Amino acid sequence: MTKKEHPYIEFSPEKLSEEQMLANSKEFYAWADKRRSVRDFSPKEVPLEIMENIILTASTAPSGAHKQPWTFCLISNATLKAKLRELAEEEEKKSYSGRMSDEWIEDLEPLGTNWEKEFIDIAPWIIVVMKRAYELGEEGNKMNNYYVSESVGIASGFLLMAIHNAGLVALTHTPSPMNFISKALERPENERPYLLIPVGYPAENAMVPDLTRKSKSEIIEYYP
Ligand code: IYR
Repeated sequence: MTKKEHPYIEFSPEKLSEEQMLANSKEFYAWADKRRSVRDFSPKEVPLEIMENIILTASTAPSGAHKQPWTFCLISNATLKAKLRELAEEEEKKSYSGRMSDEWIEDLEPLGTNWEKEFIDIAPWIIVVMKRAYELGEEGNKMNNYYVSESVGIASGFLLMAIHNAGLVALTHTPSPMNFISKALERPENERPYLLIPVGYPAENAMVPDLTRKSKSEIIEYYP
């Protein structure tokens, strides 16, 4: 198969001077560095269209063979949120009181997490990111997706940045195991829950842990 057998279009990105590139990269880094995972949400409502734009941005992520193997469940229904909270807390209680190692619990101490997940009730929106392990054809036949975890991970990163860009905050919550989500949301068998992300405004009095990020020399190995 050659490119010519499939439609191609011209790619003409905006051209920047090196000076502008440097300025942009610095500014973008400074802005990205302000993003924090927040656990204290305000119940203040956020318009649906903002959430849709955020999700459309996530869906611009690259994916294996451009299969876009993701579904974003966008939840605002209070009864459903309460149900998800109850089920998440059931699992988290078991995790915090035995399933997680002592080392893990200790590593989480600076973050101040526990089994209680009131943010699921309080945040106006919950996005459940589902990964699509495969696609189902019309006759129930399975069609492959590729690099599903990588693709959905990248899309989730885009999602978090789009949330930050909209002036909102989020928490990447990972209740484990997550199969209760598939049941509660009545998702089809080809989808698996990946992340549960409350989204909204931070509470007036929101606090975040005083964390530092790794430095250049800790994260980059140079091969000049
Ligand atoms: N899933 C649990 C525990 C937890 C695990 C990690 I790794 C974190 O960075 C934070 C929490 C919870 O959500 O509380």
